[in-house]
Amino acid sequence: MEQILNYIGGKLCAPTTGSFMNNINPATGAAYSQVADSDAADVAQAVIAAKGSFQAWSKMSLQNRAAVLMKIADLIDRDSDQLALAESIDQGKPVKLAKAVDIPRASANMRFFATASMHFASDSHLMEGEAINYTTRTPVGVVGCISPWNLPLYLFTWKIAPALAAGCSVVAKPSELTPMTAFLFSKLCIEAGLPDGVLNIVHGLGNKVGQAIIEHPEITAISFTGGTVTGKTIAATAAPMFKKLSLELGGKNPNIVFADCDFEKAVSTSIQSSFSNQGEICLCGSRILVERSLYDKFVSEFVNRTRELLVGDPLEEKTRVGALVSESHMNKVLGYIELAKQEGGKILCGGSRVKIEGRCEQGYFVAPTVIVGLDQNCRTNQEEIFGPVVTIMPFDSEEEAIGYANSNAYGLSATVWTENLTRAHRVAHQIKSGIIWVNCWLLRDLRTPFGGMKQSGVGREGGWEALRFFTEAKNVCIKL
Ligand code: TXE
Repeated sequence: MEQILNYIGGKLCAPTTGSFMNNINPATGAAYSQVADSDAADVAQAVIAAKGSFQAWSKMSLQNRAAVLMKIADLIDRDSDQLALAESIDQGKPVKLAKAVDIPRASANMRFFATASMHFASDSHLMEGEAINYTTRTPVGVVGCISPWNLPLYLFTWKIAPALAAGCSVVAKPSELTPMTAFLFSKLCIEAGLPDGVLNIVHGLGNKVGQAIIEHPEITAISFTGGTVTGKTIAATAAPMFKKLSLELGGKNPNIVFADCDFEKAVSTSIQSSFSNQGEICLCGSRILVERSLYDKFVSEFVNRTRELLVGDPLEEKTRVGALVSESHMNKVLGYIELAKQEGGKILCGGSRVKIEGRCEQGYFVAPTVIVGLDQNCRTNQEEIFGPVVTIMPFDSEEEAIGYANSNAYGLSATVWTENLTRAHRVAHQIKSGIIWVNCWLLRDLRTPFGGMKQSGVGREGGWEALRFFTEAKNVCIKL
């Protein structure tokens, strides 16, 4: 079976203990490769390599750094089918989605931050007749990037691209559930000529390798995407060490549909925002709020289209809903469906595990599920399920919709459907979320700040925010 090795000091290597873990294909339930089961000793080696490369990398010209990152992007494009297949096998998503979204976005991340770093403006402030201030930004040093399993290469590059472009050297840990594309990526880095030690990838468990990265005294900043519970653990460790922290956490995002919406667009996009990637995207709109006068029509059409979604083998082009990432995650999602029933919810479609004939018979599949009849304060509407499960609720006024939208601990994103422009602005400004989409979903401009409010995260990623995060500012004031 193929072994997924660490990438440390420019070399692919086994963990110091020599131990490996099974890497499971969630569509079949079977191990298809082995991933390094690394520990703190491997992280220590990675930090030494990262420190050793930092001076040369941070002193390299912006153009030369960008050229290496652009070369990696070219290699991602060259191998996009292989990477998409690996992403689909590792995470369970339809290969069609990996080809259309995950891999192109990974390449775009590398290109965006490579070029953005060359156009990064620095500030100066004139104190008339007194002094001139100028602000310089220098890379913070060795940073830790920890990424999740739902969009493996997409979110891995989303973190390491700005760090590398800013001149930092990196110790990265992809999720142990979906390590394959990061492993393939490390081979592309070697081929592209990324200097040894600039990027180090240490595979393994979160509470072992991840925790060792957070705790390492010579790692100055941490960029994390994952669950809110893990985010709390990381913050508790990193804060007393005065590390810079960027936490991109969970969401329970409202999708607000007013009666004056473009109905066809609202329904078709809501199917996407509910069930893409099996609902395993932190930006999915898992709470659909519909104005009462449109409620029955919307629910009927939405359920009909949900039933049409094909749950199947992720490698088949016609599949729209693949496997959930692991058996334990599938059981977590099924547990929430049972909870919804106990809380008085009515399951209009889906609601159970799906058995797929053939090679995927043991896979982790859940039918896209629509639940109505719940109130806003129940656990089903308060907690992140992170699966193909949405609730739909009616509202009678704009104020009520906004109240529902803001009524849980998360504040990552929201979607608003209305053809009334004034209302769109008014509602968007009152929703406590970091990202608001009006009459669209998941339309991403990489220049914009990305991140959540409340328990959806701390800090912002994306655009200049990400480059700033990986640098530290110094202000020089010179008397005129
Ligand atoms: O994420 P974890 P999980 C949500 C979603 C999901 C829940 C848990 O609701 O059900 O989080 O998912 C590493 N120190 N999201 O358990 O545990 C871990 O190895 C350092 C939303 O898969 O947060 C992995 O690489 N690192 C989110 C990464 O953290 C640690 C996407 C994420 O794992 C660690 C994913 C520790 N103590 C899940 N413990 C989003 N916002 O997109 C774990 N890790």
